[in-house]
Amino acid sequence: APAPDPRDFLSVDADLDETERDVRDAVRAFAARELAPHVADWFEAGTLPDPRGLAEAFGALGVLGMHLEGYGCGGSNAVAYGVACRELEAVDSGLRSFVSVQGSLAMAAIHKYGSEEQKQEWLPPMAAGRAIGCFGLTEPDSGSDPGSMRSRARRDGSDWVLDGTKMWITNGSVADVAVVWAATDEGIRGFAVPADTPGFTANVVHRKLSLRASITSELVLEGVRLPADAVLPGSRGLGSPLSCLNEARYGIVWGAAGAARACYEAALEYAGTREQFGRPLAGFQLTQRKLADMVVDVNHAGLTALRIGRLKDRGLAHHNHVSFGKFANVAAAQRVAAASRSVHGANGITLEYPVMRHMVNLETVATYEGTEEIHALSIGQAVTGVSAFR
Ligand code: TGC
Ligand code: FAD
Repeated sequence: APAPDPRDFLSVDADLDETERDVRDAVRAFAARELAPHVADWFEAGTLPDPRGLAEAFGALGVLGMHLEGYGCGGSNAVAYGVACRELEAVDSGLRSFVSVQGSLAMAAIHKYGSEEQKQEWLPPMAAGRAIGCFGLTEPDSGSDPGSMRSRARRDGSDWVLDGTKMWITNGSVADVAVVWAATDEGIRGFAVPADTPGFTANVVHRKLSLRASITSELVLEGVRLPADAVLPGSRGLGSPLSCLNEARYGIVWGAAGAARACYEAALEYAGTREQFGRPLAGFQLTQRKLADMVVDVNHAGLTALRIGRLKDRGLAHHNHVSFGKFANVAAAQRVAAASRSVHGANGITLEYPVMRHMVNLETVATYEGTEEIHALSIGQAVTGVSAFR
């Protein structure tokens, strides 16, 4: 048998089909050309300087709503979409986030629960990147427990009037449309809120130390009056936003594998060239142990992502499978990033190398889309039958 390829030790990618490999190669080439040369500057600046240009470039690449059917969307399988997320997050978690929020949250909510008119209005421009969407679920006092939200939508004649505050909303201040979740007399429902509606404002969150190449905002809704048809008619209860979260969490399962791979590859390269005590760092047993642990984590993460992707393409991915993947792969990526940073010594703390950027980004990735603890509790509930959330 051929010796393992250090860059794909268990040949995980050999199990991708031709279309999936084509997506991998196209997104990898785009990321190397358009994203990787700039991402450290964006991270240092703490923003994305041209979010509209980026959206259009992602649209042209075909990754926005890539796995959704119709309305100008790509209609790919789940594995191809996952591979795209992996290649983007190998550059930066904030860039995968941009694609996740647009395609897996805002577009997925409209695709799943929107009216035909809402789909026609929003999905084609969002797939092309001509319109940007955001997804407002979290509030200042309601994060892991979104059922406790305070945002309210009340009827006034046939109109809806929304009041509330959403917090930590990716792309909130650059969005054309916000999918906002609010409590109504009929339970939690989603609303498509055009950003130019009077009473809607968005404020950028500053001074983040993580996910800096991403725009994060607070949304304030004060007496936002919307016509009757602004509600997503199919949305009912907390299960509606949670089902969108499953889509984005699935992308993170793959994305985290990409961040892990990037940190491992950086460590391998650095250890092979940096010399101390007369030989490359790679020649020290302690470094080899770090690299061996990294290879195991990277390949476990890749296998987990592919397995959950194949289950998803067969209609067999339960949301607890996705929790398993998010829990396992983000933790694996965090271990790899920390070990890689140590291999890089002092250089590892700079933006000249990608590792500390990944390491601090992964603090966000472990927090959003359900914290590590929330996914541990989901897995715990799945295996014991006992809920320990409250
Ligand atoms: P609970 O009573 O357990 O559930 C309510 C109903 O929802 C169902 N359900 C799910 N359905 C689909 N997918 C899931 N993952 C589901 N989890 C639960 C459940 O079966 C039930 O249905 P029914 O018919 O019986 O009513 O609800 P709970 O209030 O106890 O909460 C459960 C919990 C804690 C797991 C959930 O609320 C949770 O996941 N909390 C974490 C919140 C979270 O992840 N927020 C993310 C905000 S968006 C974001 O972070 C975007 S960042 C993206 C980026 O930039 O990449
Ligand atoms: P809390 O829920 O207050 O949790 C604090 C700590 O307590 C955590 O360790 C948590 O695990 C723990 N904890 C909570 N409940 C339990 C329990 N039952 N048992 C044990 N431990 C528990 N949200 C959106 O809606 N849209 C977005 O686009 C979005 N983008 C984001 C971008 C960034 C950069 C960040 C940082 C967050 C984003 N979020 C977004 C919000 C994110 O989903 C929340 O931060 C996350 O759900 C956790 O909520 P919280 O921060 O309020 O923490």
